[in-house]
Amino acid sequence: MKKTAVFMSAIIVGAMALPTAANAKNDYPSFPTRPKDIEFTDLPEEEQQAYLEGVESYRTALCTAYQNGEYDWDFNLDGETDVMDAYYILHYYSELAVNTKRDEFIFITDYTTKEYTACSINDEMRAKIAEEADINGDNRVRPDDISQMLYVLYNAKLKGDVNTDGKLDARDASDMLKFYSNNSVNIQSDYITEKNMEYLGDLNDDGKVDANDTSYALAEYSRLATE
Ligand SMILES: [Ca+2]
Ligand SMILES: [Ca+2]
Ligand SMILES: [Ca+2]
Ligand SMILES: [Ca+2]
Repeated sequence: MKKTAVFMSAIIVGAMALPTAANAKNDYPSFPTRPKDIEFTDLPEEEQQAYLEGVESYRTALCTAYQNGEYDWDFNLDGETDVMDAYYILHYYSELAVNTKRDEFIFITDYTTKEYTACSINDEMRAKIAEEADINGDNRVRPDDISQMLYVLYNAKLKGDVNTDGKLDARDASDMLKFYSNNSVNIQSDYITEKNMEYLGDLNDDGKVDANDTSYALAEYSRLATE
């Protein structure tokens, strides 16, 4: 969350022009609006409820259209649509925030061992992101668009399968445990890892990933293994 806050303030200061009508190519459903000058929790309860239901319908419509093949989210142009494409949006966003292009970037795949993956981005990919990554239609490409994209990608996955290899096993439990223990000692995960855990790792739906979820995952894994 801290990292997002830094990016947010940077983008306000940054003077780089943002693309307009960014969602012209993909016909995304309309994201519900709500008053911006008031904290969400200060809105009347029925307005909060209506907004949350609006988000729910928006996401359902997005998932349906994605499954019908209406969206092309292969932003790094490698022929696959996956979480890597989300990292390209995040990188593009950080370029806008600091008003500087960086053709190479890395992201950390393991916060404990500091393993990372190196990626390169070019202008063709940037153009595609500018044109098609404004998924919530607010004329900005920002992490909240990534959040919607990952919601759709993870929606089709097995809950608990946080490494999305199609099965629930001890490796998923171990990833969840790592995320949880890093968090508890304030090692920051990136935005995409946070969303991955929020959508796939929170098995008891209490809004956080912690020891309860990992023990649930391990129990579920042993149950599947002995079936
Ligand atoms: Ca791709
Ligand atoms: Ca947007
Ligand atoms: Ca797995
Ligand atoms: Ca949980």
